[in-house]
Amino acid sequence: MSAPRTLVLGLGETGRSCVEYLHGRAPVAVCDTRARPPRADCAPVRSGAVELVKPRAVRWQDFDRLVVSPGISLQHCLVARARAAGLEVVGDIDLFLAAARASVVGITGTNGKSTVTALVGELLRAAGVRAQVGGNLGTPALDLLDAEAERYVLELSSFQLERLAAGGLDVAAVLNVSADHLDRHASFAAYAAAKRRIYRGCRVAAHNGADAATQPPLGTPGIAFGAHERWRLDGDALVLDGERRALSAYRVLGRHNALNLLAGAAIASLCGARLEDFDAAMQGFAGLPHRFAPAGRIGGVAFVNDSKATNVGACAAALAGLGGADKHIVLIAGGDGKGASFEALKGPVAAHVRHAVLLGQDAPRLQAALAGAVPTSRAQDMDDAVAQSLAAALDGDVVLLSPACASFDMFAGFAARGDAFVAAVAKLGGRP
Ligand code: UMA
Ligand code: ADP
Repeated sequence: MSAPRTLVLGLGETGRSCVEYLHGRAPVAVCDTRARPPRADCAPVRSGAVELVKPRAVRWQDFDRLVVSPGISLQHCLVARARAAGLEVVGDIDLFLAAARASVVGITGTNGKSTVTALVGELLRAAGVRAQVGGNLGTPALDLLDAEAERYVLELSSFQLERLAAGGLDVAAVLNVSADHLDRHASFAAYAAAKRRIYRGCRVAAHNGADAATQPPLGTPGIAFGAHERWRLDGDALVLDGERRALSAYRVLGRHNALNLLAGAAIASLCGARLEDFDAAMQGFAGLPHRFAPAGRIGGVAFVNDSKATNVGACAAALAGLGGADKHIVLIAGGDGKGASFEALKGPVAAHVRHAVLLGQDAPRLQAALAGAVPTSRAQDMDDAVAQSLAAALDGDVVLLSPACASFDMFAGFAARGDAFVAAVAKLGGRP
């Protein structure tokens, strides 16, 4: 059978990886709605070997298949046109699964995906497995293909999963599901269903025993971490495959990160790795930058950078993770709320926050949602937010940047926002 004639929709990182992979394997062209597609500089396009077609110039009858980049909604008119013309609609993960010669682990969830994906990669490597790690985390899946790989560990987003046609992962995991990306998914139910598509045809599953929305299809073997007798949190201890380990032996901070360790260990174990081979690596795991990372101290006030908290669930988990009965947190939040309601923040903020400094386009909505729960103020920019937070903090407090929002209204991304926070703390005399 001849290779399907393929149109790749989107020439960002994913589109570029698809074009490079397909070039020489199948007839391929690429289309992007932007005036200047970010990866129009890639070799096959620059050389003219792969045609970059304008959306209006696509001759649909020339193609059998459309590969849609994750940034493009499946409701987009070009996707509708492709379907009407009889093209098969798939995502880059379908191409990857068809090409991969080693078994694949897929990890999704609203929060903790990147942390757990990176952790599982480290645990498998510590256990002697040649693991390649990527996906939504940064390196597009197709760029990971490697004849020497023994395992692929992929972070998968709801966008990648909603367009996954095939399935058949070896190990599939959903960490948690709370409201996010409701500007792209029709409802919370549709978003949760997209996440659970990860389980289609998997061999074994790991899911969060305390979160019904993560439940795999009945009869799927695997581990319900948190609820499983042998895989749970027990006070200040982790129970890993039935063995108790004091949480104080591990470097990562916060209860949500303890859950991430539990999930990571359960997934590594489902891959066949042994606890005794990876526990030292788990103890040394320090988490990823911009996720609950210490950002210096000024006098008796500590600063924590959780810029990657881009939705309400992440911010709520960060507040609960820092915990404590008293209100010793000054919270910096706000940005682009992606259409979410902030109501669910009211409880955790009332319980843990002394003062909230709000910034970005959704600061007014956030201020309205938190009214009555905590004193709030508005900041112009990150320097202003950090200065106001320091003024509101008492000795022993933590100033936590955990925005509950995306950053694109003010910054190039969550990393730029976190860097601006760290720089603002340093300007005021912050020291590690
Ligand atoms: N776009 C257009 N026209 C097009 C194509 C894209 O306007 O023709 C816009 C999209 O609407 C979007 C942006 O361009 O705003 C980027 O879309 P893309 O599909 O080209 O993105 P990539 O560069 O391929 O990056 C994607 C993921 N981005 C998204 O899902 C939006 C990256 O995740 C991922 O690292 C990369 O593939 C490799 O797998 C980023 C992300 O923010 C980090 N993901 C979301 C999240 O984690 O919450 C899901
Ligand atoms: P993702 O890739 O899903 O965005 P990350 O590992 O990058 O997840 O973490 C993003 C943010 O989510 C962190 O900054 C933290 O605030 C929050 N978070 C991390 N792990 C969890 C968890 N297990 N449950 C809830 N929130 C979490």
